[in-house]
Amino acid sequence: MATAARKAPAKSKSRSDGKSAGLSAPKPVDFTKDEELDAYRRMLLIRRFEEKAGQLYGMGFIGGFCHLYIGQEAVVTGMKMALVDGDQMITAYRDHGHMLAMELSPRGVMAELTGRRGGLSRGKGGSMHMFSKEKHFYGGHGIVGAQVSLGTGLAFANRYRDNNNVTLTYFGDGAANQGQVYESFNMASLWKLPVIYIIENNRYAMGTSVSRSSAETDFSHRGASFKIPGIQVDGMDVRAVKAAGDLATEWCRAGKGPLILEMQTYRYRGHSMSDPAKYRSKEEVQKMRSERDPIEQVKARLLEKKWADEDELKTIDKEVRDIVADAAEFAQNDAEPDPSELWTDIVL
Ligand SMILES: Cc1ncc(C[n+]2csc(CCOP(=O)(O)OP(=O)(O)O)c2C)c(N)n1
Ligand SMILES: [Mg+2]
Repeated sequence: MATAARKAPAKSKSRSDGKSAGLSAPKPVDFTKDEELDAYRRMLLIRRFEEKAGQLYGMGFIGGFCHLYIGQEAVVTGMKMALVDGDQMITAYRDHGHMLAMELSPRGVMAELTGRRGGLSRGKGGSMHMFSKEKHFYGGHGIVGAQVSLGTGLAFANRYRDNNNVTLTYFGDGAANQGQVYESFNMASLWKLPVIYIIENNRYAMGTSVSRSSAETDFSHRGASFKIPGIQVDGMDVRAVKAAGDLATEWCRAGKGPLILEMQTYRYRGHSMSDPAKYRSKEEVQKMRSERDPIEQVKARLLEKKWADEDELKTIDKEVRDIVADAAEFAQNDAEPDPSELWTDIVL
């Protein structure tokens, strides 16, 4: 191939402030003491739960796929803080954090990971397939990008019922290159559906970096052809996420249609449980952990403002660890599904 043809074109000027629709990324609002403590507890629950899931996997209690959310906790936590009752959430397979954020029971999630009858899908779904209509959580999907169309359908139902609820539809930077995402964008914009497309840009799709796989690496622009505005958000700062969540939910509830939030985040662990980790350096991961960690950011603010001291934070950690230990205990000792369950919950 001729060298000229391989030459990278000049980068287009960034429009990450969503100006095309008169939208700007909101400034992170200061949290009250209660909000900081709430965010701290919620994020810590996800972190400790995932650490335990990783341990149980190593011990052989969990089999198959298992994608941990460690590092990305601020995204679901900040968004959940912007929701009202009845708002819905749907995501891909990296879903444990989303379920805990939507307050599904830690026992139910962990027992599903170990394939026990007390699991949320009675031990038959595993890590990627859990749902709770009661908590407005619609999965848990293993086909990359498929949940984007389903989330758009949920938003269509809300619009049809005129119930003022919004649907958070999460997907990854890799999923953002799937075709059905754009078919969904078109319909969502055409029909002004109340859906927030949250692209969790954790910089990698399995072992492929965004710059290797994406022609447009500013994901907030991905809706431009469909007149869907987008905003880039610091997904490591739970306050920035909450501010963007407030803006986006208000936007949808005002009948203005869909919105894209690109959450700039990072996963610390491998893609799934076996990951050669050759696509990034240990230093890159370490730098994120030590400089941008979402939980440490909240902890530092709590200590600085003297809203909590080290002992109080340790007490919260102990309470969270107890919840996770209880879930793990249950998940290891609960019975496996009865063989007759092979014939239930299926369409023959
Ligand atoms: C349609 C489809 N193609 C390929 C895969 C295999 N696959 C599983 S996860 C994944 C990467 C997706 O990355 P991203 O959307 O960035 O999400 P992340 O894992 O980073 O959360 C791929 C290609 C799949 N499950 N479904
Ligand atoms: Mg990714």
